[in-house]
Amino acid sequence: MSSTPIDLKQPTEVATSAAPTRGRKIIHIDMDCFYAAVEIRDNPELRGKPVAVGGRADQRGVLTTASYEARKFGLRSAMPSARAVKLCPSLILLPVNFEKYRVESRRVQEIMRSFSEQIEPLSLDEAYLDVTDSPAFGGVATEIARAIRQKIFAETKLTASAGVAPNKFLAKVASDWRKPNGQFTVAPPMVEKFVRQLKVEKIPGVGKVTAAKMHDLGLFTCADLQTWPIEKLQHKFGSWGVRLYDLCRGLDIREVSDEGERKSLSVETTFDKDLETVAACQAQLPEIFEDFTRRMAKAIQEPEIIKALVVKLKFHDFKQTTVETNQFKTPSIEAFRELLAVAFARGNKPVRLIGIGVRLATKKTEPASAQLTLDI
Ligand code: DCP
Ligand code: MG
Repeated sequence: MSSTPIDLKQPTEVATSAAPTRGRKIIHIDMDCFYAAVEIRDNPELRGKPVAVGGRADQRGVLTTASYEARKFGLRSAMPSARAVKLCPSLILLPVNFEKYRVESRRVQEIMRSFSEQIEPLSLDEAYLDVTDSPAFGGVATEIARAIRQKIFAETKLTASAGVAPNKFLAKVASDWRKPNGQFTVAPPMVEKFVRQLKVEKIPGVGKVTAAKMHDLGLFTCADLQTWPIEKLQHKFGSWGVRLYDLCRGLDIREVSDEGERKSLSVETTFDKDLETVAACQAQLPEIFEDFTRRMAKAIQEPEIIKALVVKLKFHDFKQTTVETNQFKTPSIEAFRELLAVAFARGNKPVRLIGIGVRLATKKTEPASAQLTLDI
């Protein structure tokens, strides 16, 4: 099965080889171990030590992030804190201080904005900038990225990494290449070679589940994906296959834009074999929920903006139905399980796709859609 993130802010678009990706200069900035870095800056005694930020081990908490020293022990975001403490007994585990990170995030975004008005923040610690028309540093995007990182450090004492490339996809991959406190440029002539060796796991939206499915199909790198015709990708990965076709070729025509406010966030999974019963559908929830929480933690900046939980089912005959709560509810497997039962009962036939997600309040909050709303 494949897990496909659906994000209204990032519509699936098909690039053609004539797409205007070559002439653009996109920078992706990503702060290094952001929450932990803020804590370490404010308490220098922590420097050089394994530090993580997250919930308590005795309360089933998870890590939001870990310092690079802690990562040497295998610690990662979303790992249960209890497991983290076992792997790294000397770990200094700090509680999450969300307001503090929000303040730093605003400062960093302001600095980035002083380099380009065309900026798209993705989360508290990440943003894209389009510097195609920037005259700074003779228009050399690599130098602009370096200057942004230097200014961030000068003003906040926090380090950032940067990726520079002709489009958003490659810039984001590149910012991870020289982490921490580094940067990497994928210049247009390098794109073809760079993308061919890229592991499928590096493609945004390829989580653990999808990566395993791809490996089963013999797909390990973008070069492998390039050998598949678009129809085959669509067949195996649904409508997302079209986007995969572009990404594995290093094509991405999405604009850097802060205008399209995110209205929902969800992941969906298409199954190789239809699920016959509601129990069979519910049995898939833990895995889908795991992908969903990973994506949520990264993308959503303020938990209180969740308006409703949503479950979508597509039946074997491609008819689909959506059920949502009519009020805020904390996302949990149990809550999605209930919604799923309601959605299944509407069709009572085999299911080919399950989607779970949240609807978000936009700044101009619109009324909840009455006809799909269910009070549970
Ligand atoms: N975060 C979270 N839960 C997750 C992932 C991230 O709460 N599952 C929070 C904590 C991170 C911040 O978002 O500090 C930024 O996420 P990143 O994925 O960019 O991770 P870091 O900045 O911590 O590390 P890196 O240096 O790899 O960017
Ligand atoms: Mg980061």
